[in-house]
Amino acid sequence: MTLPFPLAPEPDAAQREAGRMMFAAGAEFLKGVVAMDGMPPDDRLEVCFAGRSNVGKSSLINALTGRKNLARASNTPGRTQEINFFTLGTARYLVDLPGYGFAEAPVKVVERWQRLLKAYLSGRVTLRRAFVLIDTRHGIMKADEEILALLDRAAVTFQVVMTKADKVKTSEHDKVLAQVRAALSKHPAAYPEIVLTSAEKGDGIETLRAIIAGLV
Ligand SMILES: Nc1nc2c(ncn2[C@@H]2O[C@H](COP(=O)(O)OP(=O)(O)OP(=O)(O)O)[C@@H](O)[C@H]2O)c(=O)[nH]1
Ligand SMILES: [Mg+2]
Repeated sequence: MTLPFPLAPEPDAAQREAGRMMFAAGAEFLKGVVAMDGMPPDDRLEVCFAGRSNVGKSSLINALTGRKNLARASNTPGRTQEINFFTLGTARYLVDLPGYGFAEAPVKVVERWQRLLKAYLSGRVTLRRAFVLIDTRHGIMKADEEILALLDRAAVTFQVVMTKADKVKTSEHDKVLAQVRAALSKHPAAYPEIVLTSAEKGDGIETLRAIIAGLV
């Protein structure tokens, strides 16, 4: 019997090369958006990165693009408060979403983000996949459930990307993966494979590049 929500298989040579090529085209910051009318034209496929504040969204984008400071990776939770668009050659937009679930943010600010997030996730026609980042130390938490439900309702396919795998002993990975699998089984929009990554060590980065390049 195969596990539900297995880890994504290693890309084959052709897939790996497609990923490498697409990311070799170079990534650039395009703009930070605070309202739907500020979005760039929907003229290419895009993927977004969602996750709790501090889960490692910006670090993952930096690792994928090989650009250390492209998406500001900060130690201050909630620093990235805009929807940040990056171009990948002319083939893709990579979109860094505002982190959610940190306690200190004023209610008004949280409400504004939620409205924007909702509008973006349900209204962006070229959004092909949402990567939902989950900290390997914590698994899926209450704050994540809200966005997973939002993605279900918007019928946006989402794929879980485990982050900071280097911070958890390999022998402990299965335990957290079991928790994630159980949670995902309740979400119809969940893509059936999980990617385990470390922006720090590079684990899973080629796989994720290949996945992004392979979207049609
Ligand atoms: N050890 C380790 N640390 C990581 C990894 N990825 C991110 N971090 C650290 O986690 C912290 C938060 O990372 P960010 O990339 O800024 O997280 P974020 O999700 O963009 O945070 P916000 O923009 O505030 O929502 C930083 O101190 C990173 O250096 C990883 O793979 N391994
Ligand atoms: Mg960030």
